[in-house]
Amino acid sequence: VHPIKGLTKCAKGVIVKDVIAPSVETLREEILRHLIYSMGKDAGHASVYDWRMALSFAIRDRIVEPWFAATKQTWEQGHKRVYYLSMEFLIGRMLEDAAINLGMRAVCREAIESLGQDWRAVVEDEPDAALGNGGLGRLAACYMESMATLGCPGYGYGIRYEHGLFRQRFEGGRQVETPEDWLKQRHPWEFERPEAAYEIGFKGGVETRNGKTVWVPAETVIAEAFDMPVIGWQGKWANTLRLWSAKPTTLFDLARFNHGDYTAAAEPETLARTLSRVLYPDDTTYQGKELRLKQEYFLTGAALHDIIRRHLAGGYKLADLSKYVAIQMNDTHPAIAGPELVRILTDLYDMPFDDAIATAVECLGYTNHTLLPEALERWATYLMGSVLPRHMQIIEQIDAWHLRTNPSRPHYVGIVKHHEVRMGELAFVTAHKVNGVSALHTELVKQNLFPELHKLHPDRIVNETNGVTPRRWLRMANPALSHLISDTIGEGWEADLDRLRELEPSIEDKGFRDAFAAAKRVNKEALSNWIGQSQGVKIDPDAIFDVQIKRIHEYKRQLLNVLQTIAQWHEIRNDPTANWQPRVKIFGGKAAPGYQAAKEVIRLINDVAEVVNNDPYVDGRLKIVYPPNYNVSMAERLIPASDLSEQISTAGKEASGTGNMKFALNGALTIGTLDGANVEIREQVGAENFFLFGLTAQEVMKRREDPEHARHAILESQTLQDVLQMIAEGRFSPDEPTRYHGLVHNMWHSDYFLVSSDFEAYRDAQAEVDKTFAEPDKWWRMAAMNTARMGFFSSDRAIRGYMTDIWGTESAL
Ligand code: NBG
Repeated sequence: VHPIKGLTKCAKGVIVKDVIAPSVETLREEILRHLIYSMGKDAGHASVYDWRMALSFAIRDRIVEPWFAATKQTWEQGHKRVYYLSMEFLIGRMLEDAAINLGMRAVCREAIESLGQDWRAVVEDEPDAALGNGGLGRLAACYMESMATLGCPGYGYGIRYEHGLFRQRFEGGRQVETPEDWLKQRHPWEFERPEAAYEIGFKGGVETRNGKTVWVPAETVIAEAFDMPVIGWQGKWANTLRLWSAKPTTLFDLARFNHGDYTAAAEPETLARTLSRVLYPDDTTYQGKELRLKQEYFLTGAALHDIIRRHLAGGYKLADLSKYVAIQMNDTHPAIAGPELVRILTDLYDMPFDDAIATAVECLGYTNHTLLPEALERWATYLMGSVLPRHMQIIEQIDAWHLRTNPSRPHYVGIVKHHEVRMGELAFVTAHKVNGVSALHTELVKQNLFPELHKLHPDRIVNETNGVTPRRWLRMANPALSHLISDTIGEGWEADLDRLRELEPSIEDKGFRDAFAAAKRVNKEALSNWIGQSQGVKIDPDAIFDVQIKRIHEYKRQLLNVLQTIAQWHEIRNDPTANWQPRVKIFGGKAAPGYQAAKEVIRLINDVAEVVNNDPYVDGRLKIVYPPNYNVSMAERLIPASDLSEQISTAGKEASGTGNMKFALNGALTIGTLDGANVEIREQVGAENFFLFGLTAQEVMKRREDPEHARHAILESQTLQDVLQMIAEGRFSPDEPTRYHGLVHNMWHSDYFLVSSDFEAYRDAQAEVDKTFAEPDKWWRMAAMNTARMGFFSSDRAIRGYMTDIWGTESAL
């Protein structure tokens, strides 16, 4: 029987929080109390910030009890726990999400409005927690929310970066980066845990003392925990996201200071401050920087110490670790977990090596998120040996153990090769399951990335197709459509997304289709207003909203989209009186600061926008907008208002994509290649409700065998020749006609991502989009079908898969 007030038992005898929302009156009082006693302000002098904080605290108060209850229950019932290790958690704003999951968004809104405040202004005052680059980080955030919703006991472990992903501005069309500082204001969702702190070492040497191996680090920092509760749907369960912040072990080296060496005296502090200072702003190229390796070990070392401490504190034996602990490595970034766990078990707890490695393998799982060779981490052995000397020894030991236990392993396969530690191989060998993130990607992981290891361990690679949380990405972001869904099939679909299929019969109903279109229209108007205000560009809500939002990368082929846009502009000018479907092309996304080719594409989009948007011939039938600083909250605005979702990567390159799922769920149609999860989306929604084009992954490989594929493709398309010619002549850069010569040259002579080869097929598919949009009845049927058939892509389904296939855990609910 649980003593905490307001907690009751549910059917399975499990303690859950009542999800009855407070009355507006009660909440109002709680907000005012926090305004006065937590913020030290009275209503007459409070700013939006003060109101937001007061409301956040009032909501947070209601999370704390279920959070305690969940932790208590995990221990009392001896549940296995999942630890999700990730260098990135792209959580975005938390206030509204928490309110939704507690079933109190309406009450919050009323209470805030009754206090004379604007609800949206309060919600939008919250900075995005941008502790991630893109898909990988956002996936981690969706998975945390689903684990809480499903009652899967778990912790996320990450780094509390002082500066998240940079802010993006455009100057003369060029990307300019400025630091992001989400922690300038108080972060109301975290609890500092000074008592949960570990010393993390680097460098130094390995010694033998009394017959034991001891690593004696030369540098140390303290990892201090900050906890954020993650509340699931309807407040039934809450988990913890624990982020580590670096603190100096000693603030100051007094001896050196007294010798007059002031800079050296501050060294301990400098190292600590830099460790958790910034997120690496690149998710697709690996850089081999010492600071990054230190960050990775900082996260992993702190997490593993915490996991072991908790396990032992619970009275469990280390021999039973894998019975109670599952550790998931989100990409190879935390792949030092294998060696670190072996080090802790052998060096600190005297477990024999063979038992230690067996325990590690049983605990660990590894998710691969990319096949791009430039993204696969490899550390020079001298760097690994210098930063983590003991781990380097253990890595060699693991490699030797793997060869010993798999004598048929080919000589060219291994963890340490050519003076490098290959983190993919390390993660593979130290994990009992390795997963890809879409069906196609998993096949390619088997065939192309780890063919030999797959042969040695044929049961190890499994597929867990990505998913997204419908609470944030439909219920929260799209109230108009959510209401229509609830009115049509009743409540509860948010936690049982397959139920969206129940919409299908209604799609036959003209009334329903009109309501579906009306919901989209509401969102499109809201977006038009926002774009008008923020960008000063007037757009027509009746136009096709054609959206490509994601990191800017050559393989994602924003370039293909711009080239087709130029082609369309050219056609409109040549035949201005034809019956053109008005279009708004919307782009969003950041380029890694050092990625010149991507930055050039950004500039080209902005240059083309300048010309097209000011062309009187076009007369509003084509508009290009590129709002700067794309982030989670911008995605929440754009996705519900989109008609067309651009998922046009070179086949075989996008591991999964998750934006593609959010769009289709919100009733946008996809124009896309057979890549990543597009393949499965198309299967689910039906080929007739998807605009497919382009080479397949196999055809891509074949096509590249022709070294002149680019030139051949361009020569076959007069349109593409014209487009490239216009760019080369400086039509979009009259002040500097040669600006894009490099880009055009690359198109003719290299074009690794096969933009030219897919260009005509893409144009045809876009023409099909126009034709379909001109038949509203057909379009809205297709759009509604997309929503109805996207249930599979709930992150709840994905997490259930991890729980059964990889973690061996059960729901505590
Ligand atoms: C990204 C892939 C996406 C995928 C996400 C989440 C990295 C390294 N990979 O296709 O590019 O959807 O991971 O799995 O960020």
